[in-house]
Amino acid sequence: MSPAMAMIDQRNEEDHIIESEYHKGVKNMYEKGYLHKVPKKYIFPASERPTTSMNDSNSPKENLQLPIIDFAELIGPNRPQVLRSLANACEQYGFFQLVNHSISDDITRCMIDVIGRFFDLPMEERSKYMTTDMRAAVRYGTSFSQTKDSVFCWRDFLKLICHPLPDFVPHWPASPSDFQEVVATYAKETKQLFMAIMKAILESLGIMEDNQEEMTKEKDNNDNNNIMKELDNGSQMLVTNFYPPCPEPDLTLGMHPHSDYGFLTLLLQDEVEGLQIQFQDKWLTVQPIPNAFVVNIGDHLEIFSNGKYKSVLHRVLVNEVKSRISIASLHSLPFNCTVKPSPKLIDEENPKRYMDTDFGSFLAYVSTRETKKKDFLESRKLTNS
Ligand SMILES: O=C(O)CCC(=O)C(=O)O
Repeated sequence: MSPAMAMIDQRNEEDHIIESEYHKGVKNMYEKGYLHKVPKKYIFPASERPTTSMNDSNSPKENLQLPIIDFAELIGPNRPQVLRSLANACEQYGFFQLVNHSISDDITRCMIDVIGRFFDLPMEERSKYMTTDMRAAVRYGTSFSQTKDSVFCWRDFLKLICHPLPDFVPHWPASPSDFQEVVATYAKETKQLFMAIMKAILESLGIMEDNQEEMTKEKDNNDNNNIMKELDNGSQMLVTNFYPPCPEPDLTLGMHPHSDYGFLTLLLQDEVEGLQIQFQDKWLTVQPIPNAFVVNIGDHLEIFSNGKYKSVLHRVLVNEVKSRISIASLHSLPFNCTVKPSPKLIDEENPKRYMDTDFGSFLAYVSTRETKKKDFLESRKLTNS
């Protein structure tokens, strides 16, 4: 048999995998030794594959040096300069790397470790948390939206709702035995860090003073306090991702291009690269920096900033050799709040660019279609802007 025929034969073999196996996730199939070739279920159309979309298929993979924001500098005397760099990063890239932040190496290391041990548990243990209910406190699953995706992504996930923590932690996995404690500590720390970054972002947008806490009498400052209060009481979801090695990484994606729904996402990744962001019409790979967070603007902040700060498309590549773990902490207003452009960023020159929107309409939107790209945000744009 010719090598080409042998390959087709093997692909056909992979395609005898029954549908229910796909739904148990890609790690399960990898462990069972099913994956010598990428099954058809995971093969993206040629135009969406890693090497062909937007860039020339023969061009080497390009890396992107994201703007670096030094958190220690942000809370020190150089705050005004760092705020300018922050504004530039949010306008031009929609992404930055945050270094020297307040979360210790110990906490981030333990978090990646416990998530790795969770994904190493036997399938029976992991599958206890499988549900398609998008509002569940804990949700284990695969791909992006396994009930709607026509092509599956090479990724398994565990999603945890975090706020208020005492209500949710008891529902989280009790195995590994330190899971709840480690993850709760991490959730608390990332929430605090999110609040500190948001305060800086409101300042960088020119809608909040650094000394605002002492100036609560003025109406404007009360408005700003309200958004900070709402965010403090806001939603937080941890999305932990596991990407097994892939025999043909050029045919598939760990995650297809998407934007995040919230205000900010704080992403912690292990040392394996995979995240790409869209920058100047190219897909560029973000180099992991040990113990840094990749922070990105979500759709709600794009709306709140009336389009000044951009929620940027990103996707994930997989590789032949190594598995990869990433942990995204997504933050927004409480699920029952309305997100709208800040009145302070609307004037004659900058008319209101987005409709008011709530979380319910987002969930209704994503639960009725295969979500790709920035289509939810596009659906909220006012046509006269
Ligand atoms: O794995 C990554 O680097 C990105 C994860 C991501 O985009 C997400 O969880 O929404």
